[in-house]
Amino acid sequence: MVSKKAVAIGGAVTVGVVMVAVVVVPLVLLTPRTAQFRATFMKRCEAYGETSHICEKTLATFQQAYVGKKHCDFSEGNYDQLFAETPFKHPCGKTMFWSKTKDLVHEFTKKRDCFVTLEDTLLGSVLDGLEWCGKEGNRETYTQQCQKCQPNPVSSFWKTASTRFTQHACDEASVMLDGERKEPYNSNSFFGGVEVPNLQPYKVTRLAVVLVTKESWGRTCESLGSLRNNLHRSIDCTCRAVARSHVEQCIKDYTPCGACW
Ligand code: N1C
Repeated sequence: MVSKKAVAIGGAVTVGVVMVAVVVVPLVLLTPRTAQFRATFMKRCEAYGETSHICEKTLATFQQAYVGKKHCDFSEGNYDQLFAETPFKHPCGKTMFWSKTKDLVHEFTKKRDCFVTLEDTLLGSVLDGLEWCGKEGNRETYTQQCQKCQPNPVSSFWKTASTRFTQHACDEASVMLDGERKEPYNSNSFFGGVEVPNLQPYKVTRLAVVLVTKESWGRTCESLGSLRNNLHRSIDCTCRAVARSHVEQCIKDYTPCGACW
């Protein structure tokens, strides 16, 4: 016969097991996500050419910005320490911006060292295409549904990165825009809203626009709308309309930068 006490203990054990399952299952599910993010960060950082020691240190500072914090109302200032510890090292006169031409511009810059995009820098190359956020009360990195509210850790990162990348620029900066769009220059994009206003007058002398069109007789530089008005008057603006097929041919032929447009 089973005593009442044994039934009570059995019940307590069952409740205990259920509670452990409830508590442990999310941890088991979450931890690999954090580990996966960490592995991707380290792999990309080391592929960039940094030592594992530098990568560990950069990852730790990066995580301090969002781990344990709620992902809504996220402050851009949270990344100040990260950018202070990871200054841009590329030549300031090789800055290349882009808007809605991400794949083409990177195909072009990856084989050449005459232009540098944000994704060609350490933090940009490590975090490009990733999603991350934290949660109050734990040390996890979440990699889904982080961008439901503004500003969030991802949008704040790109805003801070774009601002600082722009402030680093000097002499002639370039931008590749999509000439097939109604507004190749959109003042609400990162390029229009964050980069153009942060170009440093007198440090940057010219913005060279490369307007990528479907065919060489496509739209011309007149479609740039308010870009010229939004630039500081000391910054000159030039524009070349270039057919996409021509840029693709330059990529294939390893044409030196200066010879493509
Ligand atoms: O809004 P956009 O383009 O005009 O922003 C592009 C502009 C570039 O010149 C970059 O320097 O802003 C910088 N930038 C990135 O480097 C970047 N990498 C990845 C801005 N955003 C970046 N992303 C992601 O793409 C980010 O999540 C953001 O929302 C998009 C912006 O792409 P877009 O609209 O084509």
